[in-house]
Amino acid sequence: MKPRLLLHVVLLVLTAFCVRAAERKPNIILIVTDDQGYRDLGCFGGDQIKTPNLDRIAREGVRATNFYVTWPACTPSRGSLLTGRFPQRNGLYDMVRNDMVNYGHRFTWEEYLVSPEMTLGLDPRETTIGNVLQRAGYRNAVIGKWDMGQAKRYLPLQRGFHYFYGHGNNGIDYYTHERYGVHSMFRNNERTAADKGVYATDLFRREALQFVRENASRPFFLYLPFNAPHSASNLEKDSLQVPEKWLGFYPGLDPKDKRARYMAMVSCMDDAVGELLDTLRELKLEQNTLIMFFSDNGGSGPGDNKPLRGGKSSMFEGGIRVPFLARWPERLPAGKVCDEFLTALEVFPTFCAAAGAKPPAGVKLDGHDMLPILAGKAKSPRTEMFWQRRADKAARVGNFKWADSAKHKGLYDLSVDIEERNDLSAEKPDVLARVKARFDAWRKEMDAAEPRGPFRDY
Ligand SMILES: [Ca+2]
Repeated sequence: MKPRLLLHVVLLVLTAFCVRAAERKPNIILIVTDDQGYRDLGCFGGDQIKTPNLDRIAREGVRATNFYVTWPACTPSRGSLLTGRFPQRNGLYDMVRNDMVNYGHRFTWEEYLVSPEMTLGLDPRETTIGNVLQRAGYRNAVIGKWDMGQAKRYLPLQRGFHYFYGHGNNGIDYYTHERYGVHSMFRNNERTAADKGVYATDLFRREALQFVRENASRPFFLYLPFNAPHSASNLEKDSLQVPEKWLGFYPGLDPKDKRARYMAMVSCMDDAVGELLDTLRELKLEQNTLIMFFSDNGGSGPGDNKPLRGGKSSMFEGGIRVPFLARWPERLPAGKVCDEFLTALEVFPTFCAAAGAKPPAGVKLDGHDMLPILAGKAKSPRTEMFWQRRADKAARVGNFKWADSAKHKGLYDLSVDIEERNDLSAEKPDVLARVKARFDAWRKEMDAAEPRGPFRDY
């Protein structure tokens, strides 16, 4: 073949390849961890905890330092990322657990069936990101903690997912998979006891790897919400359950020490993430897979949120600002740190944009596509964010953060006071009034939104 002809052939093949690559929808993997603190990763400054695989995502992708969830605890935070809407708009603005368990109550099955954990969930009229990606041709799975309700109408198969393996409720014992005596592991719509005795993180690892292998030839969406490192929901003293092997990861630390056990739980989860990354590489899916990672709320107990103040359930930054990572080699730069103001409300529109899927018609979304921002090509359009948990309220307007809550009151300038130590309420009454007015306007908008269950009386 003459050199010029050969060149033409090569160019034609390359063009065809590029067109196909551009048309191919990316795979999407959303990893959410449970109560992992802002500094409970090496790449966020954790100097003792070992997370080599999450650190690898940061090295090969983007680490966002200024990312918030919508609620300082599990259920509403997760409802928001699945719907792209404030908890106060989608109706799931509190937990759906039964607090009797806090007093050591052990449910009978008959009691459990009529408890809030079974009867409440994400309003069936809400559209999930699963619904949207399913319509766009994706194969979807939830593997891990669902937490959106356990009655059949609330389970993932009825909410836009093809496969579910995990627990429907808020938390379980890592080995028995019971929640205070009630067996809680599901495969699709049925409870299963087939894996009883196996550590939950290892099961979610197994199922995630299998799902990726089975769907390597078509676009897939894997929502992988680990229950780690949340404490176990059991009536035993050992609530920080972790296999011995992972305690061995921290030689010299007392295996009974809560922080050591917690770190081992994180490292076990991190190792599962590592095998997932290796599998994507082996299957040649690495380049065209968008991986996103964040914690559903701030760390509690043995978690480390430094330099942020407070933790889970508080309106301090430590309750709502969480570690965030994203990697998509075809579209995002490697080793980038993004300090732009972003929230979990951005996840839904971002996945729509990545998949080339139309956002649901007639549904008010509260966020925006963050791909250009993570890529460093645009500034975040977000200038405000609002939170409410029962009587606790907070707002961020620009760099000013205001809260009026049981644990946290005052006005802080986050640009110079990320630790929220210097209350400026008395010094800057005009700013305080402006931020409060923005909160009131947001609250009015939420009250005027089309009512959704399960808590609102309408
Ligand atoms: Ca949580």
